[in-house]
Amino acid sequence: MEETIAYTSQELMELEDRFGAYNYHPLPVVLSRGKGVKVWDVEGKSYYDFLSAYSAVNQGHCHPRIINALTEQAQHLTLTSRAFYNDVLGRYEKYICEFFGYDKVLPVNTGVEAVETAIKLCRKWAYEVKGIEPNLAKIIFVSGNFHGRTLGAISASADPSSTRGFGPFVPGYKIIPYNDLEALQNALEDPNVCGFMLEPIQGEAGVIVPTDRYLMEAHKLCQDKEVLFIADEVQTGIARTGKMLCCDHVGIRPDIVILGKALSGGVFPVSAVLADDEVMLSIKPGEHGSTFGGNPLACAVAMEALQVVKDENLCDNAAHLGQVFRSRMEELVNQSDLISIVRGKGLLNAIVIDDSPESSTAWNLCLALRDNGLLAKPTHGNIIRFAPPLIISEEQLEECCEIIISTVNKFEE
Ligand code: IF1
Repeated sequence: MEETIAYTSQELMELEDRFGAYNYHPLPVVLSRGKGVKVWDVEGKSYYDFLSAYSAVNQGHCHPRIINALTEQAQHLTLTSRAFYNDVLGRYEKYICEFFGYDKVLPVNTGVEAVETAIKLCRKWAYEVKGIEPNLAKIIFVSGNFHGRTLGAISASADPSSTRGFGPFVPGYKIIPYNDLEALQNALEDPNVCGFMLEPIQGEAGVIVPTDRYLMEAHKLCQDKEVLFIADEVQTGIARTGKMLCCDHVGIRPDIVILGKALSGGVFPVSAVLADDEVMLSIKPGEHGSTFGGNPLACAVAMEALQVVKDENLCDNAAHLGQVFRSRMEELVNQSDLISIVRGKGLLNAIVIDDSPESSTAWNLCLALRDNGLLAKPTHGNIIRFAPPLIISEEQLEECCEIIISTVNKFEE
């Protein structure tokens, strides 16, 4: 075991460059500690984290209650596999089903694994309940989606950076424009359609917020056609948009809910698929699973992570401070030639830089924000997503707005 020697940020970046795959292009900052809304780099400089690990640390970095749940459980039992029962899984299943109001949960580990599970559940339900002919089931997705990096997920993508060089793709998918009810109505005319999967707000696409009417009408169209409405709430769920689920804003109850990321508060890979018996029981014993799915450690962490969201009123905090944030950014839009739009819901927001997506303006602005003590990263070229942990205080948010505004103003000089 190598003794812990003190590396500099530069040395650590060089290690990743030499030994790590080049599947990411991180902002040049090397983090070594996180607590609440802040992270610290190797040299001890602190930053407000305005990415929250893509909305996985909604409860804040290293939340003491969640860390305690992890270390407590880790002393007893971490993994049994599903070959045997354990004394945590059933309690967790009851907890999360009652928390979100569904009959059953299928526990897995990463967001994309939950997406794949939802696709398999939808197809199984199509053949065994809806009565579609074998191998003819179709699922509708929307352009601009991001559901993860597996072949099952990228087969739904229209984004070349997700698909180029990875074909051939999974058949039985149909992609229609987002926020377009007529396109959905036409696609639902195909009797072999069994599901419609979408993010209630598109995160990776740049925090694209559809109209309330779109989600409500889309849900109704699916109900009328006996098509499962599948909400990918991996990024929008768990209080991020100011409600426990983003779909709660418009009062719709998806047939299948996909959760991940903040389900563990960023402490452990935990994801879940929620559905009622008619859908969930279409998968029989031995037809789906995973080594770590529903492991005691994940279950203990997830129960505490969800309870923290409730106990600390993170939905209300996200809803209130999201309005504060957007109104402060609107001031910036009005005074700046650089920022053209601010949009979002709760504490999932983004600003659009008035420059081409190919320009490095957003990247350079994020470097300047980093130098001023705030971490964010562009998505799709000229859009910067701002998503702090939901525990942020109004005072801290105001301070961060000042950092963003002063950085943009200086950037424009
Ligand atoms: C990366 C993006 C965000 C997701 C939604 C499923 C998944 C994700 C709505 C899959 C994951 C992550 C993946 C990560 C970066 C991040 C991301 F930029 F890639 F698109 F958040 F917007 N559904 N999103 O957002 O969950 O398997 O990753 O646990 O791949 O770079 P996962």
